Amino acid sequence: MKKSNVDRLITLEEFIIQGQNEFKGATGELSQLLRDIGLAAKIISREVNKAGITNILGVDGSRNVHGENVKKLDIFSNDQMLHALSRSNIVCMVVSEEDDGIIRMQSSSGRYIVHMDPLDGSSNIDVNVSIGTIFSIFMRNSDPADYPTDDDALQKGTKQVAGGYVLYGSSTILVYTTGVGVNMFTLDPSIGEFFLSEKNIQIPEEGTIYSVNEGNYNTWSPGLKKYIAYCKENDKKTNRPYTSRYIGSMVADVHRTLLKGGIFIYPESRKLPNGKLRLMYECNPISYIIEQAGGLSMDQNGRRVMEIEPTHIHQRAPIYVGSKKNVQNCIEHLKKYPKEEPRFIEKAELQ
Ligand code: AHM
Ligand code: MG
Repeated sequence: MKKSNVDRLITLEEFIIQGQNEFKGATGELSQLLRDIGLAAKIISREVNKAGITNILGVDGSRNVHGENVKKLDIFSNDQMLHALSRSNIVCMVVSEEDDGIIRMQSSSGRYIVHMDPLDGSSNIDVNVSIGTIFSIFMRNSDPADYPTDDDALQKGTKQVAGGYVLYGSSTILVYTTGVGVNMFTLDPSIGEFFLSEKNIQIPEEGTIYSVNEGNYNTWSPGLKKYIAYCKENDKKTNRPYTSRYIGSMVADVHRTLLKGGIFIYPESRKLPNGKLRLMYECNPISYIIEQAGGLSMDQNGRRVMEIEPTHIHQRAPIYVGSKKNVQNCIEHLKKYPKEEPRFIEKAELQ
């Protein structure tokens, strides 16, 4: 296992406060918000870990072995996050994968807006595979004396003030950025505390792992087919063939990509012309982290994902994210082979 670059024990709380002290003019609100999310993460982590024993996996509304009503984990996580975000009265609006509309919080004068996927990769819950929570934080543009507007919730990823994820894996890990590097915290469940485990994480400039759902191969663009063929070719000089890894949980696949390098792709396809992943609470925060770690996150046209102007809170976006050289190379392939066959069939399923 790679040695940590942290030389003393420092808790998430301490780290957040240190960061706040270094930032002139900080009000402490963002720090409080991050601490609130940290608390929700601990509660979700506890529940994820005991999911098997308490029967929480049951259909929403079913009863567990204790005769108590149980909620599905994704609904439980949504409730926990919403509760955490309402604690300090600093969040005026929340957008969640679990809710169709914008959730207006009681504190309409709060300065922050949070977009979240409370439990990403939920199809993996039943098979004990890693899942995660993803969050993206913005400041509102409208005057806090007024009610927040829908436009406050539709800002480009470049406007994020913080973004992060929690990975419930062999251990629970919280990774976030506020625009000054990426830091990772590991939960010690015995004392319920997150400790800094890696600071200022840098993604390798180039990696040898590609991560994409290859079952969709026939629906891909010619450029992507060519790029994946390139990944599989033999070439000792460039360490090819690359290794293929796909968990099907974005947080887990991206976390591996962040630490080991390579590329994670959820592309546009004939079936899903805008890809599958959601711009506001999946693609944007992940892009922020990877860019802060020195990597790239692009759409199929080589545009930064964080530059996409959002038009809908639940809109989707294709994403090509990871080590700088891998993403550049992939985008070059997409540009080189754009029109060999129609990119999308006529009956494209617009979502
Ligand atoms: P979800 O938000 O419904 O859980 O879906 C998102 C997940 C991502 O975590 C993952 O990268 C992707 O769906 C996997 O999709 P697929 O099964 O099409 O490969
Ligand atoms: Mg999701």
